Amino acid sequence: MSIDYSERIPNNVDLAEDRRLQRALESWQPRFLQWWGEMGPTLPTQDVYLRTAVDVGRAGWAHFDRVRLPDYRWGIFLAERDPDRQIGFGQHKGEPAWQQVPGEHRASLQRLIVVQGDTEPASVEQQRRLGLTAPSLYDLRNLFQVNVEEGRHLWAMVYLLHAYFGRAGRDEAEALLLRNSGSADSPRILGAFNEETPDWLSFFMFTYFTDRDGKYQLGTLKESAFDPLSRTCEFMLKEEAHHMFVGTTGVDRVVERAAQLMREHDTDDIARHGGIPLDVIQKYLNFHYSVSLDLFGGETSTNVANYYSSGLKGRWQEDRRSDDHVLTTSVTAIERPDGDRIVTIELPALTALNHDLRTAYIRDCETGVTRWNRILDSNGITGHRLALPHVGFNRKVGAFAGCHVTPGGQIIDAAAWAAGSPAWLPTPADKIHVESLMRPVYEPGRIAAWLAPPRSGINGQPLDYEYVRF
Ligand code: BYC
Repeated sequence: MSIDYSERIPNNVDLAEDRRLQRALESWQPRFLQWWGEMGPTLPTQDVYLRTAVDVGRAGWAHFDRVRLPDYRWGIFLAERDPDRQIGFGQHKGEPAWQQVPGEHRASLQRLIVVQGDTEPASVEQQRRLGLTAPSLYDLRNLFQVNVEEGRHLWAMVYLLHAYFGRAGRDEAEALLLRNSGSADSPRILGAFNEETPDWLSFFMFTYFTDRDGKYQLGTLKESAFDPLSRTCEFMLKEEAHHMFVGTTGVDRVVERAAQLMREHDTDDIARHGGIPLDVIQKYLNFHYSVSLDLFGGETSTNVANYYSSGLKGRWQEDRRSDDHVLTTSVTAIERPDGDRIVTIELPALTALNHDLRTAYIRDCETGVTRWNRILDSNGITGHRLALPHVGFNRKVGAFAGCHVTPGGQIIDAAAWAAGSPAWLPTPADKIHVESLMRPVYEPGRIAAWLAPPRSGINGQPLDYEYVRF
């Protein structure tokens, strides 16, 4: 289903047929562009080699070209509609998917869409200064690709708010541009989106761990009984894959360079040779993984049980599960602190669905760690291993909030935490070192010395292609 780019707002939802909606979105558009100008990338550029969606079908959905960033065609693209789609879980299992919002689920659906929508511009805000210190034009282009697509994901949620939630939805769409990442007065809704992304190691960790939460949350919303939300998320997931590629391969390259320097200089202390030591990489990993785990909410949540039973939010790969898809009688084992021990208890599966999703997410995160350790191996570094910290480490949300857990999974008191945390989380000195390496490299084909070059260019272009022009 191709996208109509002749319209002021590119779309594949026949916007021209709905004049009221079209006018409403056209009045939101200048505010979005103003927000992009004020809160989007700070680095001035002439044009960037970007991917733009041209179709939502399986084959050939994207087109690459040089684009002036403010001229990027943000728009509304939903995956194709399956007229026979049925609800796959919960009390309404087997009924036709909803094309409108049922009155009784209005508030919950709106809340889910607002929370999802809020993260998209938040990440653009977090990353706005990174262009000033990109390690290569290739990386700079990837940053902008991620940014414009997060901007489009905001459009995706704003479309739903405008099209299906009336006045209240329009107000929420407006508010999505008024909250800001890290703002003292009106911060973004979820914790991780108020953290800084001040350097490129943080960016790679963010796109690996936090964008991956996006993948899993979008995967559950793709199951939603509310068909327009499902179709929107399905298409967003297509774009999301590249964001995680940026994270995975970004960390790959930092680890590879660290290993090369360790071998070359026969030392772990590669900071003075212009690399990022493995223990610092591990600390950044610990931080980004733990704040991303917080994004899954509490292990037990009546919110999520209600979302599931009423058909608003499903499970990851719902159709591949072999249970009854209603879950009123199943149980799940979860870990939680009990005094100074961590115990496993059983809970009704329905209230433990955040835990279920988080479990799939953790499994996926492990693949990155395995991959990075393989890079160490292949560079002859055998005494060092990267690892995911324990699920209770550094948590602010859920069962482990308020207690101190080491990366190895031991509960400790506040004094031991204070003594240990410089070895577990980035210290001011670590951040200063990482920051000291952040110097822009804008010559085509050149790459900063703190990370290895990428394996190949974008869309078959050579590595020395001028991905960004100034
Ligand atoms: N920070 O019952 P609970 C992405 C709130 S990322 C602050 O456990 P629930 C992206 C919670 O809202 C994916 N507050 O939570 C990535 C609730 O408040 P209310 C974003 C938090 O409802 C990179 C209260 O605490 N999408 O796309 O079961 C770049 C009780 O919590 C946090 C979604 O998240 C937190 N971390 O689950 C760009 C999907 N966690 O309602 C984009 C939509 C919880 O009592 N959201 N709280 O006032 C949801 O499905 C759910 O809202 C959550 C929370 C999974 C987030």
